[in-house]
Amino acid sequence: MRLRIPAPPTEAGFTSRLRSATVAARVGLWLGICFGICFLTGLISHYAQNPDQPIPFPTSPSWGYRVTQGLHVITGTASVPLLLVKLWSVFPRLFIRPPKGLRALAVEGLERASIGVLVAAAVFQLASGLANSAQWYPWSFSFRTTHYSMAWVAIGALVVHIAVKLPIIRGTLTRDVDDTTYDRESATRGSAMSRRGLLRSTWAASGVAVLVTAGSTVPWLREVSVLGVRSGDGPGGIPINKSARAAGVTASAVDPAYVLTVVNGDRAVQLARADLLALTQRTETLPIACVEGWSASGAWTGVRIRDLLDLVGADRGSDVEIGSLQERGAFSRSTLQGNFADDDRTLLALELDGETLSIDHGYPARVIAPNRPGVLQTKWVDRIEVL
Ligand SMILES: Nc1nc2c(c(=O)[nH]1)N[C@H]1C(S)=C(S)[C@@H](COP(=O)(O)O)O[C@H]1N2
Ligand SMILES: [Mo]
Repeated sequence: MRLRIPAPPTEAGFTSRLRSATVAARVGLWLGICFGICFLTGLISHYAQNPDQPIPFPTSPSWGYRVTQGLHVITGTASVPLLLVKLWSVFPRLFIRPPKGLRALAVEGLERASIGVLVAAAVFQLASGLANSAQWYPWSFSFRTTHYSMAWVAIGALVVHIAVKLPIIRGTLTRDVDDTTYDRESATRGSAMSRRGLLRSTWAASGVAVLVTAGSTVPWLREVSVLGVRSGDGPGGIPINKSARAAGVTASAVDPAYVLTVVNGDRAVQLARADLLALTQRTETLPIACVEGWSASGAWTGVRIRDLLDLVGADRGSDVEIGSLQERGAFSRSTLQGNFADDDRTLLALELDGETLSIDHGYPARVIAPNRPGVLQTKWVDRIEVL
């Protein structure tokens, strides 16, 4: 038996008029806008999660992180159909014969390498981001560091790509989408779908991708967001991220011997939940905005963190370490920067919407601060230590 290896496709074999530079540039324009917003909002989110902040991350507006991180996940989601159509429209170019002559070959090689990097980085960012927002971690690397480093690779390669393609981008965007100036020679076959039709379907696909997921953060979209990962209700209308069972705190959280320890150097106070309830209670309406894109607002009641810090004579502006009953896991502790610790709205919450905090929302006590990534709103708090 003879094995026949099929010949690789040739550029001339792709004849559809739809695979054109005019389509690629229009889809690319929106992809560039989405990637740009995604990059900037990603930088904000990364910075907000830094324990050390040379310039303090602001505590106002309290809904700021909710908006930037919502935008981050929405633009990332919208990019998925855009990237697929973009790659499809330029796919034949992969099979263009290499040019003759060493110089031309080198230039072509460099361009292809840069596009290779761009495509790989873009696919990686969208795939890892999407998996993360679906709370699926099929990898062993640290998501935040890797997603952050690759963001720079992607944005760098994107800037190079735009610079190299600028003449074609200008030429195609200033012409009608059906203009043939920039078409490949073999792209002559018409089809049932027009270029305009293809673009309309692409925008629609992006729109649908956003609609079915954005309800996790945009309340009035909740009903249509069938794929929204955390649009379901938890106690108090706020979803639950990690449950008490998953965190291994089901016993310790309801232990009558629970005390909160507040430490400043060699000064320390211990407060049972009843002691906390006996202190001045404040109520603040603040959102939990998860890095994964979902967010929800609640009315939290509890003790001001600043009031607790005053009990041990902590200086204003001190950074504070928050510890929890959870023994393992990166989210079991967090740093509360000085400006967050001093903000009057930052609470050690004991209640949500007038009811005792449920164990999954962090009973006996949790941090809730304005404009703070959800991952730092530590639950099951048992220790507050001035750094
Ligand atoms: N101790 C502890 N606190 C935690 C977490 C955790 O895993 N452990 N998850 C954080 C994350 S990622 C989010 S988004 C919020 C969600 O709070 P909720 O489950 O009450 O909605 O809690 C945060 N607090
Ligand atoms: Mo989160």
